[in-house]
Amino acid sequence: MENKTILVTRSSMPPLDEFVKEIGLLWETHWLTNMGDKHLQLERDLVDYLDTDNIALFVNGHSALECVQEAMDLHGKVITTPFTFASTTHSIVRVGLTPVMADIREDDYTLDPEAVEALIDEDTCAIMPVHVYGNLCDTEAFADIAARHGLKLIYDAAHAFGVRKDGVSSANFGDASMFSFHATKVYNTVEGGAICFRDARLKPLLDQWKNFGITGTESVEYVGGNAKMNELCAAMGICNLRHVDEEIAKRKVVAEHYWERFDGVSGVTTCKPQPDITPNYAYMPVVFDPERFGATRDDVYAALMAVDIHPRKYFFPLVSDYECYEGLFDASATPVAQRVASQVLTLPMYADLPIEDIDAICDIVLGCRR
Ligand code: T4K
Repeated sequence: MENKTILVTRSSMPPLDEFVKEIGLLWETHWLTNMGDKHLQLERDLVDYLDTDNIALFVNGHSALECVQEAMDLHGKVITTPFTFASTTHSIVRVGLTPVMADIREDDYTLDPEAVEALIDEDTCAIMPVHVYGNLCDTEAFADIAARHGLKLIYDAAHAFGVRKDGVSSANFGDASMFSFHATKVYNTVEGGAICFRDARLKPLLDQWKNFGITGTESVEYVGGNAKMNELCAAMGICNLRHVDEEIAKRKVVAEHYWERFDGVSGVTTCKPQPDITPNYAYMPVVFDPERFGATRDDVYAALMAVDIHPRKYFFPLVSDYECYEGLFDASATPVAQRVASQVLTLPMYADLPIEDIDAICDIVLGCRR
């Protein structure tokens, strides 16, 4: 049988006619960007869906992350995790701050609060934990640490759209949370992102920063950038939001099938949701212990790639091992992150992944055992 290409994910899209209807008015108004009606409507819809008081939309999650750090006027060091996508650390560096790497926890791969606290010094201004794979960090511990040390707490919640902890939306932890609405995410606006934040006074600052620092027709008060979400992306977001609950429900079926297939297999660790969490099933990370499983992560990766199935090593290498940060970090200081990065594979995960494809993937993975 011919191999069928299966990629790590596949963008969710609304029915075409629904999107065409949503953008129809733009052909009458000719208003395509700069905080138009679709942008304003999506902000309202997301405030509602995410159960948050304050939101600002952006052209992508990365710009949102840069912008919120600038708007908070931070100076000094930001403690974060090396087990993440490039964006987290790059955002810190690109706004002139200094990232400091703390280790992650064994069970959910999120930043370890104790490791963070041990690294705080007089130059530390903020903590930036990542809700990696949609696993929520220990938000109580971080709130306590941030309060005791007078630090800003900014979550990279790129993976955590729609996730709740004891019913509390992931948008409502810390001083601010960044969501990515990239095409590869559970909820997408093609490209896009948002900051949800506690202090309403940040709203005009964020909106001005993303629009060149323009504060009025004849005044420019900040050296801002251009990071506005356009009307077509906002329209995509309005449509996708109507279907996101169904998207998450379908992902649940996919996730549960994978977990069933891997349950009890020696040397294979899946990442089931924490007990108090309403998950979004964003990724399907699987950690392979080569001693107990009898094959390495790279063996499994090669076996899948050989039949045109494309898992990804999210997140290998660690950010602290990137060429662009050579000499700046000591990756051996974060041994848990180092081990997980060398053993993890994220398997294909999207709403419409057929059960027979999941079975084919699992058969190949399990067939790697020696
Ligand atoms: N913080 C964290 C923790 C993040 O994970 C990210 C983004 C950010 C911050 C920054 O947010 P944004 O600025 O991106 O909003 C992808 C995404 O581009 C990136 O958004 C995401 N994290 C990261 C984890 O994954 P790549 O380099 O792996 O993407 P790529 O092009 O290889 O695509 C992966 C797969 O997705 C493809 O094999 C097929 C599928 N795909 C891709 C595209 C582009 C689609 O189905 N449709 C598409 O349009 O980074």
